[in-house]
Amino acid sequence: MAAPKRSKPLVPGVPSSQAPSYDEPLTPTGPLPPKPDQGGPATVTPTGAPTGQPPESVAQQGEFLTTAHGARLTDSDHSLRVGQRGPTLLQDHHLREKVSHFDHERIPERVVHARGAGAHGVFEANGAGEGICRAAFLQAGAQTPVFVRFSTVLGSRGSADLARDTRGFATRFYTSEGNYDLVGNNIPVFFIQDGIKFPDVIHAAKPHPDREIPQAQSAHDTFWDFASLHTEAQAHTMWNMSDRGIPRSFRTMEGFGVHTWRLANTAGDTCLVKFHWKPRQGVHSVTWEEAQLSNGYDPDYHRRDLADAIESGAFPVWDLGVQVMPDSEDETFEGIDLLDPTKFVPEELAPVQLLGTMTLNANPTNYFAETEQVAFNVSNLVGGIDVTNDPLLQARLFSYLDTQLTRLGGPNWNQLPINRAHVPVNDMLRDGSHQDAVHGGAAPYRPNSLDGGCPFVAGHDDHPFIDLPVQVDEGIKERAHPASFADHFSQVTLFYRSLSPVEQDHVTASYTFELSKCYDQTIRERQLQALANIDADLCQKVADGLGLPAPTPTVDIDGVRASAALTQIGESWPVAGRQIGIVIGDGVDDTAVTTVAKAAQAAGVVPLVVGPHGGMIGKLTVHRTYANAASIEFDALVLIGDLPPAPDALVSGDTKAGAAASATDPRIVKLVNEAWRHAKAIGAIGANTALTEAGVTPEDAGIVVGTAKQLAPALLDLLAKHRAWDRFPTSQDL
Ligand code: HDE
Repeated sequence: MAAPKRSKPLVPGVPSSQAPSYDEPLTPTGPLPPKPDQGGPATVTPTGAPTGQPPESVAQQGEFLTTAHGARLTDSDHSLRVGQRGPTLLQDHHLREKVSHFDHERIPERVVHARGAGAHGVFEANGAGEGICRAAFLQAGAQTPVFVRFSTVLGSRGSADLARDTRGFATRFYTSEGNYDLVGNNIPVFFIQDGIKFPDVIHAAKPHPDREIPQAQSAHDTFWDFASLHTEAQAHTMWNMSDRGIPRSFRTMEGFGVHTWRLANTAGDTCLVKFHWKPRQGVHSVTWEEAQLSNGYDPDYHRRDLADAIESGAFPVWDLGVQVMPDSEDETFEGIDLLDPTKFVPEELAPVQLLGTMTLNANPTNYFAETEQVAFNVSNLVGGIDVTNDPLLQARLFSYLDTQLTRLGGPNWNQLPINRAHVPVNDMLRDGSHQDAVHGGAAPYRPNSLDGGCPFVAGHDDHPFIDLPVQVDEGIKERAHPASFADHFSQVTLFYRSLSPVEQDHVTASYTFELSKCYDQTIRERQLQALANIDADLCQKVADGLGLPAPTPTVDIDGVRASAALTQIGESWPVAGRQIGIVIGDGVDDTAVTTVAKAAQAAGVVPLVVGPHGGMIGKLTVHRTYANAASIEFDALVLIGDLPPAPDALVSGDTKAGAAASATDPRIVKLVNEAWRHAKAIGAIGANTALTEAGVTPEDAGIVVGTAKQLAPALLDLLAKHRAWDRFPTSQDL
């Protein structure tokens, strides 16, 4: 049977560019092309020359199965044996090649940020950076290909996406002056002030060394032992305990360069900057219960969301911005030491100036070749951007290059397709494992006359990278930090007090949860002392939850201001790329479903039909069943008509089922109840019974009842606000 052609699917995520046929195909054909949403590394040589070949040329070729050296094979299912019941021969080169290569398919996972997802895109500069930075990719209209990798920090490569954790936000710009890597996080402050403490904080946060638990989380004794002893970690920890630690999507995260960088323009004038990525999608999070549910129902929640959004054309967009501060002698701005990476600069003091826009528009074609092998390097700098003496940044300049030697098996990792520069590479680095370039010439040294003196060093006008001359005061060689690094609390208080009441309640709940998971009382008490130094009310609430007394502060926390830019709540944002669940029963009114689905699609929202069984209901395709739908998949729900228990609503088959006397399928009651608890918008068209059975009253905030036509626009408005937090009182209302 001929393979049916794929039509553009309503629901993103189909596995290949052609639907499989029921039978095995009989006629050999070449490999299938990539799916339309997929892109790959640019086709350039290991030394940066464009090959002019289409991206598919780097995929496997030909119609027949071959060995790695290209010989065609007649059998790959049986090993070569002495008779049908005899031993296998060492001579079987195909068996040895196949199994041996398989044995070595894995490379060491990243020691941190092991779990991640990547995407290709383009950055377009608006020209606003020209005055402060001479880098070519910031000049007006310049379009630069990018590859971005988002990640969690703590979990291993197979861990779940929705761990409470910091997210990595690493961007490679393949600029016309060489690769520039901005390797940042979704949180603007860091755990530690000095790179020498990185192994300490990571050892504390990773699973305990004896049992290797818990995986991908900070809710354990060693983490809180470290954080409460090394109080400079309190700033970052507070951001982690807030909603920022559990983002709704990679698409709804801000990004930060964290350190302060020094920029220079063509005239050589310098300034100090902090980099920001501002998502056009808004900054949103999930609730802690959703995070926990998602880690079971769909541990790939974030990577699926990113890939699906790109596939369905809802390309995520960020603006790149900088906060610009004078390059003053003391490298301090408004009392904030710019070399201390546990401090941020509130936007009210230095507004973010936008330099350009990044759009992610293609998924990788091959996870390993691209997302796993991409090797970001903080030292990948281009002219006009230089580092500062932040002691955390200084250590990173060593670490990234060093780590790739082990991870990617040798010194030539820059030649892997995803790591290649898109400009001529003319270094004097030679040989080494996995050398892909065929270097010519006789004299890879300088000075030489045998190769005509080539290559030459660039002059100032040839777009070189220049180490910016910076005055370094003569000093004493010592292991010490400036006094300004000693304030570990004032900005933590600032962050907490800038949050809305509902966000503050989430912070209270996460500290209480995490500390309650520690076995040692001393650690809880020590962390409560740190909280006392941050905010007395927060400390009291956490102490109440733990059943412990709240200590009195040991530092003065009065007079701290708030920054309105830090709350995530209160605005409306584009909804493209979100998903709504349309829950129906057999015999539903098609028109109501189609009206809601069309309105959703027009706004770029993916409508997923949830039915009592798979297949079709009338003319409608069912995407999820009552049995497999999970509330975390849907940003909003629409219930249409009666939703009586399906025949498989049996406790014997599904513990969350159980067709009691209720008029609504118990799995739908659970679905609606969760959506309600998670402050999601819910619409009901003739389905008030289902609402009532789930404990929802139509008058609740964020609930819309009516006809399909009335309901759709109201629901999309609610979706744009992300959550209906006004549904519930906060601790401040009580
Ligand atoms: Fe990293 N970090 N880091 N880090 N980091 C790595 O490099 C390290 C730090 C960040 O998607 C590793 O290639 C040290 C700050 C991201 O591939 C490693 C120190 C920030 C990623 C490493 C820091 C980051 C990494 C592991 C203290 C935010 C993932 C694999 C001096 C500004 C990049 C690798 C990707 C990855 C070391 C501190 C962000 C071991 C020693 C601060 C987003 O080299």
